[in-house]
Amino acid sequence: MIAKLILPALTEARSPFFRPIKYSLFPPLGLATLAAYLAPDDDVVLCDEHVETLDLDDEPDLVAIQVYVTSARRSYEIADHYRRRGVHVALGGLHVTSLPDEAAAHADTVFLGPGEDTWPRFLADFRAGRPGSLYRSTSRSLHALPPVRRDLIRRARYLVPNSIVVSRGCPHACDFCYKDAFFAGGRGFYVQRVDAALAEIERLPGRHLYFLDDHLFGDPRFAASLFDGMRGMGRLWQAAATVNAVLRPGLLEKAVACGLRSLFVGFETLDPAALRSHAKHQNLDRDYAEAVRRLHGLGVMVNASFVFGMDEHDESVFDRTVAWAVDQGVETATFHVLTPYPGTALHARMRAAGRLLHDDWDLYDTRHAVFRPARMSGERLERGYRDAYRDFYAWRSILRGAATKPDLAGALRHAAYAVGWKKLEPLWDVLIRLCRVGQALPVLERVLEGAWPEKGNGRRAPLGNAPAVG
Ligand code: B12
Repeated sequence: MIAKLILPALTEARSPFFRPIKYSLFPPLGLATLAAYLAPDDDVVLCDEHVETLDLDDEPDLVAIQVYVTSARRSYEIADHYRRRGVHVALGGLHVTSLPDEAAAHADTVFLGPGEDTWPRFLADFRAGRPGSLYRSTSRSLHALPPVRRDLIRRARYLVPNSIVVSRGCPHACDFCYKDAFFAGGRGFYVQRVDAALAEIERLPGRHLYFLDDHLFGDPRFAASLFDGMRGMGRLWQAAATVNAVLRPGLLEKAVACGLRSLFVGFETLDPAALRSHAKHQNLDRDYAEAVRRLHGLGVMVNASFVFGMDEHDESVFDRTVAWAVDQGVETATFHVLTPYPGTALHARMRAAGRLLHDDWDLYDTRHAVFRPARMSGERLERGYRDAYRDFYAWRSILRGAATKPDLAGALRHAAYAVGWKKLEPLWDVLIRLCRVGQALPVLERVLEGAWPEKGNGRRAPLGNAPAVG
């Protein structure tokens, strides 16, 4: 059988705001996971349209497409093309799960929820000549996961080829998150076996890892065993976790001891009332500043995530949020316009109130206001969002943020990370065009490590009080 697995380009890839580096970060891990269920003698093609041109002139036996909200339009275009050629088209992923009827108009088979139980069932049915039209995931486990087909990934095309997930979902239920819609009808948070996760890590070459788990610290017992097992592996890694997990004593120290050097933290908003409205209870009454101090004290850089446009936000939210993040010495920030993804509680609420402006999924990209905000216009919200990025990454802010660091090494690391991420766009573009973005990985590792060659002797100065890796 010839099976083609496609991650279509996000529509944004064609917009003037397109930042190619963002799409050359991570390989299509979900599809490489699904590829592992194919037979050894199947011919598998894995295509990520963000980093390569999609050949549409072929006729595989099966095409499987991963559909995100912002790539839905392109996904349907590709699906329609292959169906016209008589190829069996399977659509799955987050957007299909939220809107199966919409997707079914472009597919022979649609999949709801994660694919680990449904995809192998479908493959057996397909080989037997009786594929179903809809498969719904109900039994959720990562215990018998075959090794991800990383051999299909073109590593040199990605800055972070070693992305990995060892859990699915999250123990929390914020009303704007995809989680409850995607995991409906089964468990919404589950983890791999620790030994299997460690074996997957061992298989990854090099030093750097990026855990894409929604909340790597979500199951503290699992996380503690994982971090204990990773000690001594000499890894440098990045991940995402919540404010309360950061504040909990013990676990963060274990993470740092095995190589955590940068953490994505969902602060979302500085307004407690807004946290309450969006069921982000785990952030309530948490000392955000203390969370940042704790991370910095252990040598971990912070990528702080914020959402604008909640009903409690007026026009002051942009400046207040940026000033706070700069004052805390946060290294990188990710801002979002609040976006009601279909299938979420937030979407249902907005729709019931008649506040949704349209369902042009291309614009559900967290850059556009797709609903009527309560205390400002949609245009003001979009402008404030853009200004926040401009102001946070202005040279004066980077220097002010760097100046909060207690020593020169820390200040240099702060500046290098922020500048590399937002100011070196032309350099990234050249590397991407030459298909050499992977060659920048040692520089990223050096910055994460927080170590700089000492003048003359080539030795490295250790960063502040961060424990040595391993
Ligand atoms: C890595 C990532 C990215 C990467 C690249 C994605 C990639 N290469 O796959 C980048 C940085 C580019 C990215 C960008 C964006 N992302 Co993103 N991203 C993620 C993240 C953190 C991990 C994805 C991942 O690898 N998961 C692990 C794998 C194993 O799971 P999976 O991909 O879901 O695949 C499984 C199932 O979905 C299913 N499946 C998937 N496809 C198919 C197909 C078939 C046929 C079958 C059977 C099954 C199936 O089976 C797989 C195995 O279980 C997710 C969060 C998450 N936990 O998913 C957000 C997430 C997917 N992103 C999201 C969003 C909103 C975005 C942005 C739109 C917004 C933003 N501001 O960043 C942008 C896009 C920008 C734009 N303007 O269009 C949302 C999607 C919401 C939605 N309803 O689509 C998520 C869920 C984050 C969130 N919590 O809101 N993202």
